[in-house]
Amino acid sequence: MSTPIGPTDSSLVPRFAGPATFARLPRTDEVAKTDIAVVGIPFDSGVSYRPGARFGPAAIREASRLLRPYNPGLDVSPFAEVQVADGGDIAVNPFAIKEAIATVEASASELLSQGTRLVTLGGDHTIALPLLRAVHRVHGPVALLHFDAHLDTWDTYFGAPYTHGTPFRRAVEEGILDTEALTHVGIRGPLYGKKDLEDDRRFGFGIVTAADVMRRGVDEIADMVRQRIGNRPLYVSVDIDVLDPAHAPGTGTPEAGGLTSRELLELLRGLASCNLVGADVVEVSPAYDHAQITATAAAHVAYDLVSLLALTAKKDR
Ligand SMILES: [Mn+2]
Repeated sequence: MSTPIGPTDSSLVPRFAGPATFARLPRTDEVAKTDIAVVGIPFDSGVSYRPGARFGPAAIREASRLLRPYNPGLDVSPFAEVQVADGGDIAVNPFAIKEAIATVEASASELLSQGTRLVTLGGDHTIALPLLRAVHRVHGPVALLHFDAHLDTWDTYFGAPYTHGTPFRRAVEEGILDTEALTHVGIRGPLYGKKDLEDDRRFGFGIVTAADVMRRGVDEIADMVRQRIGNRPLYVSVDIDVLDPAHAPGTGTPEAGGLTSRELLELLRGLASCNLVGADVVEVSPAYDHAQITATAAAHVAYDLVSLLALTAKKDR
């Protein structure tokens, strides 16, 4: 394999100059073959409260200018060891949710069929469903580790089945998840009723609340999650509202009492031995952000997800 083309050298071109691709990486059309693509999906027509996540990909890319090539938390230089590139945005119809979902599924499937692994920047959480469909086509039913304040296993809003609060219920119904290995982390806040939890348990989900992370600590939770996942193909979906509003104010449905960005990053690093096959970071809504707090957190989360995928890609080689 040829040497990967890395980010623009910040000793030659300052970080604040030039267009913002993710981590100042080359675009996919500038490299021969992409092992890992960071792709944006600027779609927020599935939100139930504050909109604006359509601007998430651009904000995360802008905040990612400061990322550096070596990840000491995972002892990997992802951009040097495999070819990582920015795949641009999947352009989806903002006026037709079903069509948007079909576009995401088709675009993601095409990239996966070329052997490219995906870290997707949302966009609202609706996009997780077509991304999981695409991953299922390659890997069969996958384990899901879902970081979120919310369950996202509700049935409908205003009769609408495809929204940012329903992707994982649809995914279970479609049989594309491995129901032996489904975990939410960071759940908190009021629900519509106790039935929300009963339904969620019936679908096979285990719940690690935000309070569990605080009481039991990151290492114990990571151990528990790893045991549940085993060596199954794993998809990680990170709703940035898993973080406390102090760490991620720029999001559509904030809930008090969340994780710190330090806890989230350390939980992700606990997945180094897992067989990660895809990931997303969703629900960054920059209009509600201050001082790039949320976009910076999301950029670092995406960087650790790229690093984890780089570890998987190296093992597969
Ligand atoms: Mn969500």
